[in-house]
Amino acid sequence: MKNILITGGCGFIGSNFIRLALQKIPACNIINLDKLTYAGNLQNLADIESDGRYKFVKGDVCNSSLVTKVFAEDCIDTVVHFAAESHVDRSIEGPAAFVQTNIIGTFTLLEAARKAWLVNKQSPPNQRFIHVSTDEVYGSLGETGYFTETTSYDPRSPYSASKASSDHLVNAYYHTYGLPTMITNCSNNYGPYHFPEKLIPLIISNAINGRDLPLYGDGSNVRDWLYVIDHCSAILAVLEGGRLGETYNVGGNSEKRNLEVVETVCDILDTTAPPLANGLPRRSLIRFVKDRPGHDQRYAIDAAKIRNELGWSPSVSFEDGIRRTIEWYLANPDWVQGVCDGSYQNYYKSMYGERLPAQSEVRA
Ligand code: NAD
Ligand code: TDX
Repeated sequence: MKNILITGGCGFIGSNFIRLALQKIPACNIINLDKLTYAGNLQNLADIESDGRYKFVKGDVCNSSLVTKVFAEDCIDTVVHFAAESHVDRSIEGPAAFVQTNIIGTFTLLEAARKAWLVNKQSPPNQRFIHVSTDEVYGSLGETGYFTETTSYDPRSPYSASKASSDHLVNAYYHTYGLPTMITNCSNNYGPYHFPEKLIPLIISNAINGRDLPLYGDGSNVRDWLYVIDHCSAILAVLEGGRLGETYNVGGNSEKRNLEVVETVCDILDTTAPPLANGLPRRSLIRFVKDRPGHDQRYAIDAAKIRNELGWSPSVSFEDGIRRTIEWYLANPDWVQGVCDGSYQNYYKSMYGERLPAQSEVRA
């Protein structure tokens, strides 16, 4: 039986990962430690919350005594660390929370794992600490080239600098203490439960509702898009077969300019959603707006290492994944509405009332 601590499991990728892990690893207990920031939504896991193998703990990864207690009480042998402040624009507006959660939070978890596994030896063997990171640590590419695991770090935003810093700490704990760590550096994800501040869910939600579609600069920036379930299966592959101390790049082999992504979403919605009130095609909603400061031009991942070593490759093409994603947003208007008007945060209160649960209360 694996006792897996997932941090940030109420967010976009974490919630998709928990659902997949419960399917793929029958003999596991999952402890989801999440602070429920604006990005954490308990409704993302409404369908699995009564699974006897799942437990939710509301708390901050920076809270050392809480994290230490979770390791001891739940005999944690595996960590998959998603919790982070994840939005580049927010990191430009206010970097402090990024330094706190992404750097101090990762440090706090590493320390707790080191003490539990290497000092107190309180968990069974075969421990694993997977740190979920981003391709943005490598900086920005020109027209050609790909990020590999040996590309030098060159972060440009407060977000990517904080993630780079956390990656360095993880590697330091492997080399210095022998903590059994691995890192995944993944490209841009998209799919169900994606918070509509990021490009794809924002554009889908606005285009459904006939609102403007903001494109930064001239829309020529390139991202390498990966369907979220493929990212989750890559993390499972690393958990099962990855080599300790290694980094694995994960990408979709699916580079698109932002303008192309937005036009694709518009065209699909024109044929699958009710028409706009003025009868115009949705491309008419596109607005070129002020560029993001320090906007990285292009990201592209070379995923040969994870493909050759672990046999992982993406299973969902962008064309298929974007259709599935749009279908999901059209089928879940209440989720989108709740996130947009803030009422999703009441779900927590409706489950617990005004009483905050004890920090390690069993939910299942
Ligand atoms: P998200 O913003 O959707 O979710 C983050 C989750 O972490 C939320 O549930 C939030 O409540 C929780 N959280 C934040 N601060 C916390 C704290 N101090 N303590 C406990 N919980 C806290 O993020 P996401 O898009 O799901 O990204 C998850 C991870 O994957 C991040 O580490 C991110 O850097 C990485 N990543 C994301 C992408 C992407 O395209 N979204 C790509 C590569 C890597
Ligand atoms: O309104 C917008 N208009 C726009 O043109 C938004 C929100 C974004 N953009 C552009 C900026 C980027 O070039 O679209 C591209 C994608 O932007 P985001 O969705 O904000 O993603 P990005 O900045 O690339 O970072 C994402 O991928 C890597 C995640 O947010 C990170 O957490 C992840 O590490």
